[in-house]
Amino acid sequence: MSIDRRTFVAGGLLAALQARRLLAGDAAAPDRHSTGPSRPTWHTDAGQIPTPTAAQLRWQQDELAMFIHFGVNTFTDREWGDGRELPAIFAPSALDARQWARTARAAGFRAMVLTAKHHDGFCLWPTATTTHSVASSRWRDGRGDLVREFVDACRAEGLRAGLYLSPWDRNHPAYGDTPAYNAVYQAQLTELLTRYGPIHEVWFDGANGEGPNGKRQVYDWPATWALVRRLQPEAVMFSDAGPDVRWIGNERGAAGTTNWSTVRPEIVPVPGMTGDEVMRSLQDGDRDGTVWRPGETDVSIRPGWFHHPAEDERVRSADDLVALYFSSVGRNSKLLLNVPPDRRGLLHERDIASLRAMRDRLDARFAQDVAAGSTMRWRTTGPTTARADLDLPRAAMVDVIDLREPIERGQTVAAFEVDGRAPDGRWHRLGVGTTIGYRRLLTIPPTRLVGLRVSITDAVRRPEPLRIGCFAPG
Ligand code: FUL
Repeated sequence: MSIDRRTFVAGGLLAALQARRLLAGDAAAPDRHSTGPSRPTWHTDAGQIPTPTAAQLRWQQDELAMFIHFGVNTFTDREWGDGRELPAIFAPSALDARQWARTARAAGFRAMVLTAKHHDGFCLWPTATTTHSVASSRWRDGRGDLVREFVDACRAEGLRAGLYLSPWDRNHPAYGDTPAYNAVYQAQLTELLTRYGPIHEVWFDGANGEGPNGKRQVYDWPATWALVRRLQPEAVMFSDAGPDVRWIGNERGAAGTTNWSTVRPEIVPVPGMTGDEVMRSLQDGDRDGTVWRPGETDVSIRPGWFHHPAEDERVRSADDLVALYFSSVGRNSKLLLNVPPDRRGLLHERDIASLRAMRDRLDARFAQDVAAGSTMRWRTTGPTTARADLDLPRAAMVDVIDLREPIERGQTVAAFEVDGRAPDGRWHRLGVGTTIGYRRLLTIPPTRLVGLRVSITDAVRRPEPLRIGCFAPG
């Protein structure tokens, strides 16, 4: 069921033209210094490295967000609708967005992102831009507004709300008439970003499956990004090209073991680009990046993004979800886990059971920090090297090491080694790695330790003291 979002690159040449416009500093390009309150570094000056905005920092600290794919595909059993679906098929029998939000909160998620419009063009809110929306369905007698219910549910459960609005639209008659459709898209975004209060993430998909004879639409990314920045200055924008958070480069749930939150924006200037260097930069970021653009790892709890009854037996297990946490959050990324509601408009019992068990396992996993209470000795050993030594309060079994950089001051570590001291005084190499960033989780064979040493052997500048945790087998 899963479809490679790279099956088609929308107007490569035109995208390149847009990119040039952006790089040349087109007037419509968002200026991060002028739009948000106290926006920090955008470019690196001598001695400075990029740092996150307050919004980017919050986004990362949330660690877990739930993706909600819901729409006409839920009722046709498809992954990509073709835009010819009748609005009448959208008929959830027991939709309850509070159930989604309660489930998310109980499982430790701090945000949710809803597909307000997927590629089929069906809008989950009553929009003035098309009749292809919930207003033409029988749901809530045509008076429903799912974006409203979603946002209200997020607020009620203390979650941040995010919205996905597919640029690719297989229904709208203006699609392919570039200026006309760009105006429609901007009008849709304006509705979404002015009617529902604070929106914390705006998600721009890079997929476009138009065939060689399909409609050619040139998206106006600079204008789109500028509009979001103006209407919701505190929102982070996701796309391959950010500008605030970037796609991690795959839908398998794996961030790079090397993962810089900095990128060179000229490598991926617009969404939907392909090529080895593009994929490498999305996955690993760039050590010499001039812009802070951390990676978001989006992956589904099921094989498909939308709910398919035939996949009810193929929901990821709790162990699998914990592994996803380690390969995303544990590699300086954020996990956007998709949990699609079914035709009732409810999350399925099996998904809920896996999420609950995942939460129990993560809580047990991180229940006991055996390094708590120890004092760390931090020593700078060279211009870009440093060492942290700590003695554990008492000998303990350890199987997870948790390293964190103070990323509000940027990301610096490029290589590290971890050694542990056994009760007999001998040192053992426990692991080596490259980047750390917000959080790097290292799994090691269970080892009895009395002390730990983390050596930073390479960094982009003088490293800052790390935070170090050691966890006992859960
Ligand atoms: C892709 C889309 O084509 C999928 O349907 C899904 O929405 C995924 C998150 O992004 O590009």
